[in-house]
Amino acid sequence: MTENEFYARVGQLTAKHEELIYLKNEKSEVYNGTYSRYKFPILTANHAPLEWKYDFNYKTNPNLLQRIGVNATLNSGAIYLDGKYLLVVRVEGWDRKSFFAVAESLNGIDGWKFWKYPVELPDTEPNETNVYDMRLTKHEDGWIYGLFCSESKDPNASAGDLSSAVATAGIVRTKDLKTWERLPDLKTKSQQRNVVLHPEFVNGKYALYTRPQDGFIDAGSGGGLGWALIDDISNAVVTDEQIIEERIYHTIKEVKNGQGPAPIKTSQGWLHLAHGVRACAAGLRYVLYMFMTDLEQPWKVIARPGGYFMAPEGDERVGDVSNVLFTNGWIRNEKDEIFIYYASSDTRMHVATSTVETLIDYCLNTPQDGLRSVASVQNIIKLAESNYKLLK
Ligand code: BGC
Ligand code: BMA
Repeated sequence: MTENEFYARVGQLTAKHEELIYLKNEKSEVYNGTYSRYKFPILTANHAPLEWKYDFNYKTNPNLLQRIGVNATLNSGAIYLDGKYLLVVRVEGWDRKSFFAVAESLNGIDGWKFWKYPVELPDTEPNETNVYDMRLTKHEDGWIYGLFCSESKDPNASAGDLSSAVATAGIVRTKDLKTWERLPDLKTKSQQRNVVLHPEFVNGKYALYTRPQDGFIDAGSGGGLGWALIDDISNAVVTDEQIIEERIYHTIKEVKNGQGPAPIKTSQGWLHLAHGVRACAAGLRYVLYMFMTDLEQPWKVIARPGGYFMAPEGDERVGDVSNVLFTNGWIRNEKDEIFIYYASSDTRMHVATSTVETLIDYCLNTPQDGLRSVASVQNIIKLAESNYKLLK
């Protein structure tokens, strides 16, 4: 490539990248009353800065090859800070390593732009191989905490088994998403993924939503989503863990479930967004579901709308790990609008919007799962009957 061609190509790449970033998003027309999806993904692998991927020096890269690759942008933590919508995105490279990078938008919908550099987590855990799925919590102690999955090779794996892994919860804190302090990993009896810090002290202690599991993948005897109080966040130890939102046979959360982002406080209780997993011939199917807990006793579930809240649709169904919706971030702004940030098929990020009022209505007035077909039919008959009466 001549130097002129080189710079012409750099110009083309930059123009295409800007076009993608400043693409206006629009609401999808599909209506269910509860939330609106947006048509285009908000962050994809192609949103990553070109500076992370190309060497733009003609002397060292005269053929303008891409040197480093981004494979996916997924499971992102979210926070509303100084009027900006911020995501701590799980970015996965061509090398399968995930890391965190902050992306910001002024309206929460489009114009998402990564900050110049990915997050440099303090490297305190020598065996840690991969990090992902950060939940951000603005805690009443004044810090913003990030709890994430820290994954290492299983030290007890037999020779030749290069897949077995162990998962623990890593803990960092920050004030600005720029400087991060790493605290010791959470100590618990079992492996943990999907650990989330509750935003307030409960009985003077830090409170965690946990997800005890027998193995790296298997929830096994870990009955569901747990709750634990922690004396000291800078030496976090789970001594007692109680299951507050259990897995149930033949439901959308039969195989696994886990808290999504930190819950949102409302006058009528805490709104929770979670994921539920079931097994099928195509593998694991991940959907999102909601529940509400008591304002004073956030470990007590007060509403369990039945079934899923969101499931993969259209293009969302296909990706690196197909048939998966996953969320670990949402934002409530000063107008009580809610922005749900979710990833599809471990590949790209999307947004859906709703309001606090609507989600409370959804939680309190959606019929519960009666756990049997006959009960589901009864729910439909009750609703249809009252509708047909209206028409008379
Ligand atoms: C992957 C995660 C996945 C987990 C369990 C990890 O190695 O990075 O995306 O959730 O395995 O399947
Ligand atoms: C997990 C999660 C996510 C991922 C999902 C589907 O267990 O922790 O990282 O999105 O599996 O692969």
